[in-house]
Amino acid sequence: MQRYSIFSIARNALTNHKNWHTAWRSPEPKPAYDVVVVGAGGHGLGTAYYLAKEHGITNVAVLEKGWLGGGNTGRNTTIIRSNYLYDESAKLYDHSVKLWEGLTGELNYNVMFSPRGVMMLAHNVHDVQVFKRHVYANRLNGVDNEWLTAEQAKAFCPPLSIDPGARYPVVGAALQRRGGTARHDAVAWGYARGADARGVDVIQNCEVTGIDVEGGRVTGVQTTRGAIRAKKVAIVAAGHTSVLCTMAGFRMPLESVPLQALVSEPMKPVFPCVVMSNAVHAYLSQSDKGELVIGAGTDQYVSYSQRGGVQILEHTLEAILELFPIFSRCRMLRQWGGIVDVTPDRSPIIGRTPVENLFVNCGWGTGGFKATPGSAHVFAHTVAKGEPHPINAPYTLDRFKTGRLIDEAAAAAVAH
Ligand code: FAD
Ligand code: PYC
Repeated sequence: MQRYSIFSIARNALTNHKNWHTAWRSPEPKPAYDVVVVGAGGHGLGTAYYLAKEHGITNVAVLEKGWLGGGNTGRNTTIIRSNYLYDESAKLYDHSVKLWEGLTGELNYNVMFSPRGVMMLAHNVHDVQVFKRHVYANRLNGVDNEWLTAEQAKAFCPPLSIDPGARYPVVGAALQRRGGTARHDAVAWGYARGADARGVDVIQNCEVTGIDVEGGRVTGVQTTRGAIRAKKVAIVAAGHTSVLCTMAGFRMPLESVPLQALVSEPMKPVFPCVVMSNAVHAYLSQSDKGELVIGAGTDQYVSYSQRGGVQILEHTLEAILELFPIFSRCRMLRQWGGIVDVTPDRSPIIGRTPVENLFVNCGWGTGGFKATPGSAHVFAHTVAKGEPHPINAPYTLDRFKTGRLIDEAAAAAVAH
């Protein structure tokens, strides 16, 4: 891995930035690999990184149809938390938060993890009951979460209005102090650089157009840059997972829908934490550039258009202004969308498929950024060993046949 001294940084700056080394290579695809990972988002790149680092499997290609990090990894609002309800989720998401806590050091790349606290607002008796249940369940699992009164919530986040006359008055909040945000594209770049340094080929502009299966076993992929043989294939393609699995001959229990977000003009630091409100359907934080980062709900129909409906946007801004009337004069700068893959129980699928040596990591829906390191870590184990890591063992595809669901609809509810 290239390291720069203070002198080489000064030299490169003085030579008009012409001599920087690229952070990863742009290799031509080889005819065959031990593992082909489809999708260079954070989860796919992280999987390749841990395959190389922890399992010594370096003959790996990550194939990306666009540019790395250009999918949901580069489009999300970067909220990180592990305050889900069930024991299985506590293990998975808290594994991830623990990895986030050391990720900058692990990758020697600043992913700007900022545990500034994630506060989920309660507006009615139902919210109070649901969030208190989460607080108690989390604590039993060793995951931090605490209950705040409305006044304590206001003290934690001064711009919040707790006016009792509001249409949706704030009556309390659940706070996870270890939750927060990170820099989304830095995560993709850090994993890409770390994987590349260990010999992984990260190949952009290489769309997978077919999956080769012989005798029930995967043998390779067809791509826009030719056929590539592979002993194992790992699909990590978020909103396009169903398309890829159809190529391999089976259907997935997924719906792909647009989810959108927007940012305001930049302003001085005014917003110290992350606030989410399921009831009014909006969430807010402030980026390091000073923009208010605002998230909306999903569109109500299945689509592959990376935009999101205008009426959803309008509803979100109304909701934000109910909670934070102080921002009523603030102008919005830009808006975008991503395609998220939603499972019936709002939990991911991480494991084997009906095709031998073909693995899938998907179904993160509106909430997979927080899981990036944990998901990649356990998925690499699954691909390397052909068996799940104990943490992802419950997240099988066939739970939708057996009925052993992990229903996290309440934990994921802001965006859904
Ligand atoms: P992606 O980053 O989407 O990577 C998949 C890659 O596969 C893409 O780059 C795509 O181009 C590639 N691909 C697809 N098909 C092919 C093919 N045929 N051949 C080759 N490559 C292919 N989660 C949170 O935890 N917190 C949040 O605050 C949050 N906010 C969100 C806000 C928005 C607006 C959106 C859209 C999502 C949000 N999410 C959030 C969800 C989160 O972004 C995703 O769950 C997560 O980033 C998924 O990562 P990934 O690596 O699996 O997918
Ligand atoms: O999962 O915390 C989350 C989230 C917030 C916004 C979108 N997803």
